[in-house]
Amino acid sequence: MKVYDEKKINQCYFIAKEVYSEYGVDTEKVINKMKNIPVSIHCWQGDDVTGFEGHTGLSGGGILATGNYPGRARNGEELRRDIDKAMSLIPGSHRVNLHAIYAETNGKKVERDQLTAEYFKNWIDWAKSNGIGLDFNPTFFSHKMADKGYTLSSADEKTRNFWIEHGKRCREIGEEMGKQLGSACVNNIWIPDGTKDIPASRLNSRKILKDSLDKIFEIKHESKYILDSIECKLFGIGSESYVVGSHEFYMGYAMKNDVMLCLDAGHFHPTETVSDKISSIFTFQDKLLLHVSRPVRWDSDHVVLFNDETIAILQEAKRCDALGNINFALDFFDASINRITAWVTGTRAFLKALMFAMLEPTELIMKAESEGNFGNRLALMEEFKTLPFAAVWNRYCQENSVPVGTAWLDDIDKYEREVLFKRI
Ligand code: RNT
Ligand code: ZN
Repeated sequence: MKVYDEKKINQCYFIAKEVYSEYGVDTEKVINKMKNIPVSIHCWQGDDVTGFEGHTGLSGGGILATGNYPGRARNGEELRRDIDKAMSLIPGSHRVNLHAIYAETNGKKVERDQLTAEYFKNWIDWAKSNGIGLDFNPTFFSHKMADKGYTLSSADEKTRNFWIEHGKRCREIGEEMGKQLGSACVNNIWIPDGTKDIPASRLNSRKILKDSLDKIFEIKHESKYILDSIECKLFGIGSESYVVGSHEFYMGYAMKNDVMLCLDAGHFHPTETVSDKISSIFTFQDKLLLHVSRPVRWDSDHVVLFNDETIAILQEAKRCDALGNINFALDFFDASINRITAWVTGTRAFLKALMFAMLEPTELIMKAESEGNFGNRLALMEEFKTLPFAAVWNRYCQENSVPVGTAWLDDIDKYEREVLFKRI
């Protein structure tokens, strides 16, 4: 399905360029700036958050990939090959986000409190040869020591210490990744801790969690190699009544200890939006990690789309002049469709929203607002939705030598037949 040829793409682009320039927007500049804003592509879309430890069943903590589409990656080699394929269809150069469960131990059983960077050598070498950075996450779920619902906030010392050690080791691994790749690794902590039903004491486990985090962050690593972050959540399946690491909890912790916050688009009340929170964070801090996701009625981690909230998040990032201070990461997993289609659709949708926001004639709406003309502000925002954005996006894809429009679906089709369906 190749609808566009080079000539058409360029013709459309030159018209679009003129239209944008009439509103004071330089499309060339936007295209160039896009090249410097990476998004961290999550490896876990490729294998339904399974990892390589041989764990079966639910991931725990409410992380639930639904569907059974054939072709799931079963080891590092397959997963890297699939990510390579996805990245070949995504414009720009991006990062890859790993979890501790993606350690490659050569068949040896290595407990999570024993992990070191050597088990990520294949990933690091692969990232080096692709010229990309890696991000990292300790895995506090899919493990027998997490089955009781508490990890870092557990009252049981043995359980708690196991997870504290895991957290510390993951920071060391992240630091090593950052060093070897010459680009700071974002190391994000999310824990599933919470209860299905009403807890008697909320305070106890929150105090324990604070103490455990203090221990994990005790050692100061260099921020040029590793950036620590903590991710809050409202509820999960199995932790409906109480989540220890709530928004208020981590907000307090982050502000007091100068740790970066991670806001996941699916981790709030359904009518609450992450886009509205960005400016509050930047009033008090100068960094933020975003997990761009698409919740459908709950934290369902649907494939990200070019929809109102994704656009609003990027518009806020731009309007707060924070595009350079936000670490963008994707967090979705759909096992019911071709997993590479999911990656490419979600990542391209994110990048579209980024470009759409960057092309916004922000100064004009800001001016209308500062003049108190809210009618014009509204009208301009509405008109700007239909500027010829797609023409600039297509040109960007073409410049980056990735398929324009729907043409990439043919690539997926071929890969599915030749690689994915042979995995059964
Ligand atoms: C879970 C969090 C967390 C995970 C990943 C796999 O609700 O969003 O970020 O999705 O770490
Ligand atoms: Zn997340």
